[in-house]
Amino acid sequence: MITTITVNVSGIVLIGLVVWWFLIKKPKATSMQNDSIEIKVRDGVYDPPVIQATKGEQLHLRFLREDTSPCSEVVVFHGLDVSAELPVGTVHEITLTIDEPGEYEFTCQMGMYRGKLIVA
Ligand SMILES: [Cu+2]
Repeated sequence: MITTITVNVSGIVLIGLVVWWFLIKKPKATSMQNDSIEIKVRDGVYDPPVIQATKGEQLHLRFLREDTSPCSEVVVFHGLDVSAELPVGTVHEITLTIDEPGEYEFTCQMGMYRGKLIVA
């Protein structure tokens, strides 16, 4: 009886955690320092994945690709007509200015690596 309750309670807690993790929790946005930021490409993600940027400023996105998988080779900025090939182990800087506030996704070509610029 007690075991059943314990199992049920832990099941509910687990479900709650899963819901929170995938649906509620939003990754915190990282602010740029002097309109510049280093973004690591490693372990299948962009780090940091969500970046807060200022509109109308020249932004310096310094990509450092550590993953060697071909998947991580190209980064595409959606809605901005910007893309770049990233070398492994060397910083590749992308400079862009965004005048229109909004959220701009950047991904690898297949959309597995995902990042976002929040411009305000
Ligand atoms: Cu990919």
